[in-house]
Amino acid sequence: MSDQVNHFIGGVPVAEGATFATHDPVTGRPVREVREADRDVVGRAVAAARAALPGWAALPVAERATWMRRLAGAIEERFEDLVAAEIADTGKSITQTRTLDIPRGAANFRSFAEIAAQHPEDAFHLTDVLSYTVRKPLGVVAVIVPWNLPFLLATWKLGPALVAGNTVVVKPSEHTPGSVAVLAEIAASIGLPAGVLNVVNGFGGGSTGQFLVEHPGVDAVTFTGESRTGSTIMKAVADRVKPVSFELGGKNAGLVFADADLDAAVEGSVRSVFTNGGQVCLCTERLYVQRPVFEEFTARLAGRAGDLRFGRPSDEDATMMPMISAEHRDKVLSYYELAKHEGAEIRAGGGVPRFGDDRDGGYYVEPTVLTGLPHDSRVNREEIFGPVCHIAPFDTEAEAVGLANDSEYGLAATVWTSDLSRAHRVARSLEAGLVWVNTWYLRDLRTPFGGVKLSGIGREGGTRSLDFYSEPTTITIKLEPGHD
Ligand code: NAD
Ligand code: 6OD
Repeated sequence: MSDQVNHFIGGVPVAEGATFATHDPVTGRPVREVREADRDVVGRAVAAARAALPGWAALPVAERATWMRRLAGAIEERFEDLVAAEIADTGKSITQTRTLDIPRGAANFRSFAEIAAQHPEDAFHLTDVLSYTVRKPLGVVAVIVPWNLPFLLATWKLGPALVAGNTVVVKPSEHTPGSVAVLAEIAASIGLPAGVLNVVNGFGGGSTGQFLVEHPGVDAVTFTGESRTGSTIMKAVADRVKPVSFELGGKNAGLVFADADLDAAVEGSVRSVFTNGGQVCLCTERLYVQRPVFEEFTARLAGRAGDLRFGRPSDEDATMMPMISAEHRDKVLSYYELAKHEGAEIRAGGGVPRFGDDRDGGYYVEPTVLTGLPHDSRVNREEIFGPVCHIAPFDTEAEAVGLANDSEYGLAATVWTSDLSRAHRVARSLEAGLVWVNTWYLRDLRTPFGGVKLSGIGREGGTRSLDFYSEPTTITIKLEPGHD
């Protein structure tokens, strides 16, 4: 794709609106010039989606599923272009981009093709009465996604929304428009009917995102991002009572019991704390470790943090990526300073790496391990979204569960133990939408995905996605004529 990112409306690129620049997180240099959609451009995208809706919704689900499989196949054909676009915007490692981000884009379309094609309707037969449901799309769906896993998260919503018969207007993050722009090219290249998938670029509040959710022609909003933004969007759509699906922030806990396989717990926590520079909503920011293994676990995790390799995206062995933006780097660093102010012991990191090359203009921070903070410190309560965790000791299982649950958030948790009964007991006691035991971020796309408390509203994944992206109509028929 070119360095100029346009909107994609009614099947064609639209180069309208003021431009803004995105920056390479590795060096801080400008990467792309992106068009910002104003109310008029957003309105045209919604109108294009509305015009395409009757034809798309009328297709048999099997035909829409075939389109989803075509999209998946075309993603695989444009694999390297998508990898390049994602890396240019995010600075993430080529290894992660090749093994997770882009393959999941194809898997998202393929999985929801299969799930929708096999999804039965309800039918209830009561003596001489038959009740059954038919599912109808919601209409035009606004898809608003963040910058941390741009392609994975956009396609995670597009697959089920489209296969359920909706038409969509997607707004990628202002930091990462590249891979969705390639997806628009792919949609055009396979001849996806014009207007079924539209893309508008721009910022959030006071810009494209706000114009999109407020638009009266948008029937539903599916959003992934910060909890505060979710709350703003909810207020914006309240008067029209639009359905919303929200996947929001987290302050995820990891519980390490003394009976755990410590090697697995350390390596698993390296992944769960530092993957994608800690910029995954599922990353662990609070670790609670049973006292007999607390010192050993902490020393080993701190040692592994120090081993992580800052690299350029093209470096296949790089394990530490930059933050997405100067603003986000400054936010993460402000928490490193706050931790010191709140009395933390810095067991690893805590600063900014220096390279002596052009990466010094980029947005890197050191992977950081903290101990010694009070449970109610801000660092232990607020989402940081960087490569950092705080580790605290606990004595009893009940105490560990209490500490983990004492949070406004409830997205994900990890439990490390070799005691099967404990694993079940603790997992079901945790106030989180997702609990992993002796692993982290292992996904089956058929399972419900989402959070409780400030971490979200509703569940997507498997048939739960189809439940959100469609409305059932219940039809009840009296089979034998006569009195009711
Ligand atoms: P963000 O909320 O700032 O932005 C997300 C998207 O919303 C962007 O496209 C942005 O332009 C848009 N936006 C912002 N304000 C808006 C408004 N008023 N109206 C409409 N759109 C608006 O989030 P971010 O900084 O891009 O992403 C990081 C956050 O996302 C973290 O809090 C992280 O935990 C969360 N997240 C959650 C999940 C999950 O599955 N629960 C997944 C990924 C990220
Ligand atoms: O794996 C997924 O389906 C998913 N929605 C992941 C979200 C990750 C958050 O950053």
